[in-house]
Amino acid sequence: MNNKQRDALSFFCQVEDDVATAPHGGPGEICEVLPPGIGRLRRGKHFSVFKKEHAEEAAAVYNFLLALDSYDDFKANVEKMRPLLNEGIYLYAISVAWLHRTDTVGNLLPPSWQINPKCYFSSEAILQAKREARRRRDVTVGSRPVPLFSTGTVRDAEYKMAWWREDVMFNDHHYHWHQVYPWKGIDGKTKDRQGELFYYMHQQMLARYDAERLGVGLMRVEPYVDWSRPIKEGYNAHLTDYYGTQQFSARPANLYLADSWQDPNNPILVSQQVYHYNRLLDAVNTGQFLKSDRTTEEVTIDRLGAAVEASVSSPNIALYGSVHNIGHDLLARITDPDGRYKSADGVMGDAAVSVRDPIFFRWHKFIDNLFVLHKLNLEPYTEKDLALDDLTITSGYVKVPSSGERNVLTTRMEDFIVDISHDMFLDPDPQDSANTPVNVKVKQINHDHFEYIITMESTKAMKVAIRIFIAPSFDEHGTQLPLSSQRSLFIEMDKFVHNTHAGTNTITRSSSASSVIKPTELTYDQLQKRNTGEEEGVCTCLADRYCECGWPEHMLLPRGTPSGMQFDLFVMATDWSADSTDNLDRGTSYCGVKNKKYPDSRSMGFPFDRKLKYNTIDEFVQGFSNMYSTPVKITYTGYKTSE
Ligand code: CUO
Repeated sequence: MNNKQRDALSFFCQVEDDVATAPHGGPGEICEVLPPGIGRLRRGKHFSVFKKEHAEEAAAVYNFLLALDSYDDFKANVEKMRPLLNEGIYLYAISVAWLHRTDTVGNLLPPSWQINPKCYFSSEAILQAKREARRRRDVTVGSRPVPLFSTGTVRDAEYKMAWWREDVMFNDHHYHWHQVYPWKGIDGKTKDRQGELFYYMHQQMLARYDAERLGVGLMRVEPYVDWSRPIKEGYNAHLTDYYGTQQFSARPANLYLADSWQDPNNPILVSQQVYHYNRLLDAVNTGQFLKSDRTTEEVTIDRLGAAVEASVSSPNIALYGSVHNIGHDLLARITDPDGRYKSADGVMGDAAVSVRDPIFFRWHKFIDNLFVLHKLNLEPYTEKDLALDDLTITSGYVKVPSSGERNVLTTRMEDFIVDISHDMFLDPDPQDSANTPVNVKVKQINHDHFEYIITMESTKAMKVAIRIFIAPSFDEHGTQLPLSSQRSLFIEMDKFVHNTHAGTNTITRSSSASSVIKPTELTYDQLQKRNTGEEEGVCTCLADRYCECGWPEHMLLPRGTPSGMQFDLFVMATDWSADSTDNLDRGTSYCGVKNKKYPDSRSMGFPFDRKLKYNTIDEFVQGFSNMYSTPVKITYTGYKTSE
């Protein structure tokens, strides 16, 4: 194994005396080499990237590490910091530094669900899996992974979506996205179109969530709008903090949002949130931000994303506040707003686990509606914006090679076994022998691999972008969705560049090549074994990709229904020589490209991000030769057990 890949594992491995060096709950000892502002959050306390002071401390750590010239210095400082930093800050900030240093390229971080399994698997399952592993050493009972305990029951309608919200790699996707795009920026600066990507990545999560809700017979998610009314859905994650000492607070149904006076010097008031939200509405309605020097700035989707999140690039933090982050924080504190019971925060406070809670999606739908309002103020795309007359898509369909069926895709739930023995925060037990796997079994969705087959007539050689989306065809009542409602449900499935020649062109594109999915997924053990024939710095994904970021491949398709749920497949070709920003001939949809501009100059979500003057998807497509649409069915074939 190359040395740096080994370091990526060792930074996050178990350390025998980690707990002893700085006792749980005790203050970290500040090392003289560390800059001011580091070591403030005590060890054993929950870290929340949505809390300003925590995010600032994490940023101080990764910016310090990023400024170190030599790799050896970087490594030495990481090792020095480990026993001093709050555990959550360490995990988050060292990962951010690793993802952004130029001398670590090509070396992958171990999966967070293996090095910090307590944030992914219920405490009951972890306890039982450990017992099982210890028992196995004494008695030969075979390797029996412990199934994950369910976090709810059928009494809760939202429990129908638990399999999706609690998916390990979905949670991981969200956590990594916030590492690639920290709201405190890298060295105080945000990246190209970071605000727009904040909007788009979360909007796509909502589109996927709504498609799944329709599939299980639930209404599309309602935005959490009225903060003076109780929240009717509750949630209990059954997860503990990193050391397993304190559970993330459950959030019972029917609680009200309340002011938080946990820190009397820094109260968080619901009325302040209302004030800032109203200022954001002012900006959306007038099309202008008011800056602190009293000048104005045009509202764009990117700048609105910066204002709403609110990143270091916010046009005016005093006026527009930090509505998104503070919403997370208040919802995380809702069970014990003033801290009188010393309760831990709920999962909404931690980017690694927040998508588990149904309120996450209600909160983000509320946030998304600000972006929707802004986009509704924009002129619809013109025919010139949408057309590509030199190209005609004559057919498009999907095919599952294993069945040969056209336009019928298949999904299933299957078992996924995870070895959680690499928990970096595990309090080592002298009885445990090294390298004993501790297995838990989770169910996750998967699909049969499929292909898009697209045929086009081109009048000349061209470089085109092929944009593929799907959206449910029908609403909750089985009525065909008008395009005005359906457009927000379109899920980006792929975007790629193709060089056409004059005449007929047929493209076969594999579902596994999708631009939305995470390129590599190697387990801790696979990373350990990755030494054969490897040169230092050789990557299993492209060096300018954020290898840890992207949608999990097994969730690429919505699950559908047993009888087949109809979706509209939409394919559009545009002129990539005009669209491309950096001559980079590939799309990256949710994660962008390392150290480069976002490769596609079109608005994210194009062409569905603006009002469309067509009634249905068919009517839209009929007017343009470079578009194609066809119904496809997604059939859920049930659970296939591995036993
Ligand atoms: Cu990703 Cu609210 O931004 O969770």
